[in-house]
Amino acid sequence: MQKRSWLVLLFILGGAITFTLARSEWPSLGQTQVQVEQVVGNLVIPWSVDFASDGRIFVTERPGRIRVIRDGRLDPQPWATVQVAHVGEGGLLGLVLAPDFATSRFLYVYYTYRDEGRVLNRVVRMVDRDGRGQVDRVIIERIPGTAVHDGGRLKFGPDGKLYVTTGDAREPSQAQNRSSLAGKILRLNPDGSIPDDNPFPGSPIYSFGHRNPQGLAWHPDSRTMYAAEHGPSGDLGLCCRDEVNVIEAGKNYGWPEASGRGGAPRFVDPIADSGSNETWAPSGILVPSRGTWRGSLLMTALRGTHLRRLVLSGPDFTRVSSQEVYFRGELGRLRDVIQGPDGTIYLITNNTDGRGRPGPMMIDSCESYSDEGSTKSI
Ligand SMILES: [Ca+2]
Repeated sequence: MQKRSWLVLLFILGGAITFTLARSEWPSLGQTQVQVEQVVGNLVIPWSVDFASDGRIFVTERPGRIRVIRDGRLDPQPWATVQVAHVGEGGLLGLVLAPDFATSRFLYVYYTYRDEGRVLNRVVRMVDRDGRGQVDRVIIERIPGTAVHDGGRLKFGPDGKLYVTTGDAREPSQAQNRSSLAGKILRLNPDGSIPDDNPFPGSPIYSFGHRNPQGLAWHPDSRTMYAAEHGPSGDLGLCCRDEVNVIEAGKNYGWPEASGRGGAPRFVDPIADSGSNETWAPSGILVPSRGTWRGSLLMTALRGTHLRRLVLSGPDFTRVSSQEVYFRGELGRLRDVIQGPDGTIYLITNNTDGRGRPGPMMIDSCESYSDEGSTKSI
């Protein structure tokens, strides 16, 4: 029996644009048929999305708004407005709900701000009160920032810790400096304190030597941790070499002394990279815990304008045995991928982020698919 999946598109610009493909136009991904629908319109540079058990979908807009989609409609009023420094690639970036959001009402965001002329990044915890967000406390701040390479992904690991990706803020050497928060993956307790079992005592640093990681995911079976990062785009005279890495505590991922594979033995090589000629510009990643692609690593590509599937194998799923590419050039720049509570997979696109050229089918959107039940329209 053919498995059925579906996609739901959240259009970001274009006001009253509506878009639903007729059944005869549904595309296929291998054996999976995909339904495509619009969800809502009028979002601006959506960056990350997460789901509450009460049915609300939270979306960050990079200029500084947190929006809520409820019952298929975008609340006209933002859940919260955050004063951010919307400079270049900076602004309101990652968002994640606390695993116990249903009772704690806590939500975390990562954003760029200015302090005495410096561009920096911080993570704050917000609380949901009467359907609106208020800042509860600062979790970590003074993460180096610039107009580019700001990292910004937030995820809770299966260990209940908050993981944060940070970029090198265009000072590559800082990625190797373990007294700097730049070019790292950080690990924190939900209240912002430093876990006792972090690899460097008293430090939030979990891994280092990263250029600009923006994807975080864990395998549902082995709990293997993965991160995707943007490789060099001219810095240090290098090109491309986007990476997907298996992340282990305390390890050095090489930047800027090594990029891609084949660095010194003290650096961990990626399990996949884009090579020296191709740029993916990977942003969000996901290892679905349900559905057709359960256990594969899905990666959204901005410049590469595709969804990439890495089929994982080997001990603890630490090898890539094959790769598949979907939607190349069809949906434009893809920013994030996440699985909803019913197994539906959502993709955010970003053609209006200053780098893309929106076309009729390439307007900023968030799409989703699932293969676990009857068709539904969100
Ligand atoms: Ca590396």
